[in-house]
Amino acid sequence: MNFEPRADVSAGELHAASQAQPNIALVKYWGKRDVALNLPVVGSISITLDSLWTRTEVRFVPGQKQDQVSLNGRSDEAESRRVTACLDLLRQRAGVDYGAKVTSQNNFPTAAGLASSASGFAALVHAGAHALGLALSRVEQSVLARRCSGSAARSIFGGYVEWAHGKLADGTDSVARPLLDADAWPLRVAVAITSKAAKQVGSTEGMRRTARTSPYQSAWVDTQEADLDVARNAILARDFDALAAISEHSCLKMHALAMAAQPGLLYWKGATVECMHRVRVLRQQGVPVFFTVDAGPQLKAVCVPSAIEQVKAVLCDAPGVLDVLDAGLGAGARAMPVGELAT
Ligand code: 2P0
Repeated sequence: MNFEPRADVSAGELHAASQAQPNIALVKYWGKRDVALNLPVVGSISITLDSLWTRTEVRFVPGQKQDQVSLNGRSDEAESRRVTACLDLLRQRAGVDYGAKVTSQNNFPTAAGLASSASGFAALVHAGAHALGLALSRVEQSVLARRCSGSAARSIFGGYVEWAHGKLADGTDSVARPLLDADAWPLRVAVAITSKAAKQVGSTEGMRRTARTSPYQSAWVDTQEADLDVARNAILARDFDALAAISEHSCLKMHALAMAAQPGLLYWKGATVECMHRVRVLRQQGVPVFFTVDAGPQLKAVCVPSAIEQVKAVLCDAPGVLDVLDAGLGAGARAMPVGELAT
């Protein structure tokens, strides 16, 4: 087993810091087969980004009863409850009941369809496990991260990652695994920010509503394995056109599924749609680029490295686009020096 080093744990202190990056699904996760264990109804394939990050420090304090949680300098009750539930999984494994001080920062908008829960819970599990001295393999970290937020299972790993839906009731076969390193096919991603507001319907509620009311739910589940096969083969063959076609298909299919829920889920802004058209025009002109959109209004344009400046310029120019971020593909969750985050 490939265990993580524990060198970042300060001597004698239950203290560690980690960084993880968001991932973007190319074949989407939407729907849960077990809500309590957070098991997905379908598998998914993603890419982990490099320059957007969550950095998190965790310090367990013997004798402290409650967790103290600061996210981007603020405390939020609902988020703190999710952090405590995640730390409880680690405390159970370590056999301790200490409260923790958690400080976390993102360098990108939170809860707006940029996968902040993926990077957030991947960084939290990584730092929390290290702080407690738990020698967990990456797969074990990924399983724990999945319990906290499904997509976080994928951000434990870098590059191209597949998360299996699994069949077992206890979820031990619903694990994420790397498909291909970032360096092996270093695509770039332009992220068009069309709103910085937190989304109105979170993913967990959106998935629940979709499963209960969308008439397309069974078609979604029945067609996913074939999409995963196509995307996996495209990635392993570095076949950009094939990956572009299956990624846009999965994105539009997930949104059609969610739009058909009652009440319908509409995550896009006008600028999101304008950016989709612009990406397709670029592709018709021969530029290797495709779009994907998660449960929020931001559009992610994935392209070959030589096209990134042209793609950014075209998206920047679209009415309603507030900003365009630029990322490459990056590594999985990893240790950071402790004591560097502002509280
Ligand atoms: C994905 N999304 O595959 C899909 C596509 C959004 C659209 O995973 O309830 O925050 O915490 O497991 O992981 C966002 O959902 O949901 C998501 P929970 P999560 O990236």
